[in-house]
Amino acid sequence: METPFAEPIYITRPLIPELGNINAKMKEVFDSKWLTNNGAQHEKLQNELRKYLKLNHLVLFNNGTLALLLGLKALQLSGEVITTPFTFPATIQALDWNGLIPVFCDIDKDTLNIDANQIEALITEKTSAILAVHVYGNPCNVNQINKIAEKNNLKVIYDAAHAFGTEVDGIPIGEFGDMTMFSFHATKLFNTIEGGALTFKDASLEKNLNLLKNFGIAGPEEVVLSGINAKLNEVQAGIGLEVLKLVEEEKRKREKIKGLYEKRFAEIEGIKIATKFSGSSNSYQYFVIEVDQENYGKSRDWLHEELKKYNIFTRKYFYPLCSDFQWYQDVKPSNDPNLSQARKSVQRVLALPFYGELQLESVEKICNIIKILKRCKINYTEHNEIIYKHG
Ligand code: T4K
Repeated sequence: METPFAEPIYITRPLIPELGNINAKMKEVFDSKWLTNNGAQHEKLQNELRKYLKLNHLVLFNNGTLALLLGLKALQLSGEVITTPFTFPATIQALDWNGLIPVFCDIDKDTLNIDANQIEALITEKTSAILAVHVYGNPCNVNQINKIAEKNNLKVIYDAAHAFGTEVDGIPIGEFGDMTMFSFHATKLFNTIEGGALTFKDASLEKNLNLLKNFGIAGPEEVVLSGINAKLNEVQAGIGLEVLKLVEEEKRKREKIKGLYEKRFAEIEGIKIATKFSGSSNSYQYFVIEVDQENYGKSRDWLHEELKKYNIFTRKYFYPLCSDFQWYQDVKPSNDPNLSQARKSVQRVLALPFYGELQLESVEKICNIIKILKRCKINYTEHNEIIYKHG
């Protein structure tokens, strides 16, 4: 038997620098009396991230959603964009705010990313781009997507909110496609509390992106386009510089946790790991399992609820599918694809606690509990209510 954790265990905890280091940084910021609008911290973080991500063209934003929304605007897309239903709402909402119609494509059963084999069948004369997501940091089939885009003259945008530092065969993830968005939300491996960035191929986009995030202001008396306020302030940029120093150590800790989970789940039939892809391509953002009801004996939803009784708060990223959102029901895309794999996967995925501070003993305990829950017997009352007995 395992007892519940004394304190709640969440899927993640933000990477937080020592208070002394934050205080020193804040003194620097406040002494400068320059708090936002492309100050020294902002410029420094932008340069440090260019180096860390090995990408020359990078612009910071106040969150990943506005970065993506403005990136799509800068690319001047129109009509329909082929994308995945298995993502966080922000991906699809960034399209909607641009007046673009999301056309959903089914996903690959292993990576849970857009299934590149099914993209071409969805292309019509209205299609202007492919917006793919590196789900949980698992890289998309970037080479195949690139070929399809070249052949059909489409832009490719990647939502890499989960893929900070991911590489494909040694190539930084942001090198693929026309544009890539990163999120620096508190729950991400690297955070600025809220924040994000765009990286892009065409250097000439940089000027427009900087205008778009600053009301289109080109000079004290010159507003050249309809922008918005999406600037990252100095306090957050300063904190980001301190957090960035901790990322490599955090990855090493997560690597150990990942290894232990993988070892323990190899013993539990019916649990498949959704974030187990070859070495260099791992982002260490999430640790996600798929619960196969037939072999595990219980459903994902049941496990999710049971774990709460042990003070473990898992998440069903990304349930429900974006194609099932109420507002999407009125959207009429040219194609109405079969999303059978996405429908299956979305019933099985469960993000488990995964952050450097999580003790290896806690990981063992979580695995023990998942193992015990597999064995416990479920009975049904005459009203079809579940009752169960621990074996
Ligand atoms: N595209 C994709 C594929 C994304 O996943 C996201 C965001 C975006 C685009 C948009 O990027 P941003 O605009 O956010 O930069 C969280 C995040 O808010 C969101 O950034 C993230 N994806 C999404 C997957 O997760 P929630 O609503 O699930 O987070 P929340 O508040 O329930 O937090 C999850 C757990 O983290 C909590 O149970 C406890 C822990 N936590 C959370 C926060 C905020 C902490 O320990 N401390 C904290 O400060 O959306």
